[in-house]
Amino acid sequence: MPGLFDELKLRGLTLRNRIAVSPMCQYSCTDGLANDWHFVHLGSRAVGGAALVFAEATAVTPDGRISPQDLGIWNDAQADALARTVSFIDAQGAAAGIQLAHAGRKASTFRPWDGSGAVPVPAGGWARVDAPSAIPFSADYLVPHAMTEAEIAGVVEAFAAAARRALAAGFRVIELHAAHGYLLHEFLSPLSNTRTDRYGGAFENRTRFVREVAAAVRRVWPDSHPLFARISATDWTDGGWDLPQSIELARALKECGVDLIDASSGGNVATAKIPLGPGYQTPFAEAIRREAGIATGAVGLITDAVQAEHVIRTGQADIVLLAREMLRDPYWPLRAARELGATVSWPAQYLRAGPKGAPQRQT
Ligand code: 531
Repeated sequence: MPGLFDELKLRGLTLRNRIAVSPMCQYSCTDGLANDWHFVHLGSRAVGGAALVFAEATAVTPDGRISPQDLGIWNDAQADALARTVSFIDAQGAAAGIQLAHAGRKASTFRPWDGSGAVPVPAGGWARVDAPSAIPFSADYLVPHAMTEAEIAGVVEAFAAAARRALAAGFRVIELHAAHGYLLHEFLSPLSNTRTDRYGGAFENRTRFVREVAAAVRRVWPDSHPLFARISATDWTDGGWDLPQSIELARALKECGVDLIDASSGGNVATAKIPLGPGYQTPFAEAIRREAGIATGAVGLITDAVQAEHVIRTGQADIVLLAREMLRDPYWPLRAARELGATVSWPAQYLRAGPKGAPQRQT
């Protein structure tokens, strides 16, 4: 079994190790445009040795933003603004990824340090948020508009158009955000989707939208480029989305051209009790990897080098995605290599700080 610092080949892309920077919202844009914050925030984590650096959940339409300050890729100017960061990540030997997202009924909300719940229109929020059914996430969120089939088709097209822009910006990996109670997840779960048309009710109906999005993105995303999907493996709630359905969905998404399932959980039920703990979601990645025969990513409270090595070495997942730990330490991969005695190439400018006798940088 490979270890944390073994390469991973996914289609035409070879990742230099098994460590990814998880998509993490920065809530730092005006009109969805990337700026110096994103360049430094993401660029430094490529310098720090991660193999794959994901840009945050990036909205495919303006009303699909979680907050007014979210990153977007619904227009070409936004793609152009990201290109500089992508080429820097690439120059560091890492791959740039982007998580394409639509927040659904959880859209138009305050960024965490400004408040919680829906942003009033005068404060920059928007009047209508879209979802499968007119069921709000919680009391301080808007009651969403139940989308028509034409509106659903419009969002499928918006994901495909966003994928074309991501390709133009130079990204090598797209991750579809189908987790955390956002639009695609809302269609999957019977707790948020009570439709009676072909997008609601039976499993194949509730999974139709995400399968249509995956197929539409795969049609524009080159065969050489991997496509990921982040799912919430369970709603942690009786009668909700659960692991058996996630395994079935993983099989279906593999047929649609998805290469890796990034296994998170929760986000669709405000009152769900989630048993947090080190690597608490890793069993989902393991079960999906084994039962659906697809590569998986483990995410969720992975902070320690030996912990991460164990996840890969025991075949629970093919990559680990680190989130908050990467905010605490952008150079976590370089430190983990030292702890595990692995050989990694340090940036030439930093070699003097590396382990004594660190191998000279491959030219
Ligand atoms: C935290 C979160 C994790 C798991 C379930 C629900 C929420 N994050 C999720 C982020 C936004 C900020 C909160 C995204 O997935 C975009």
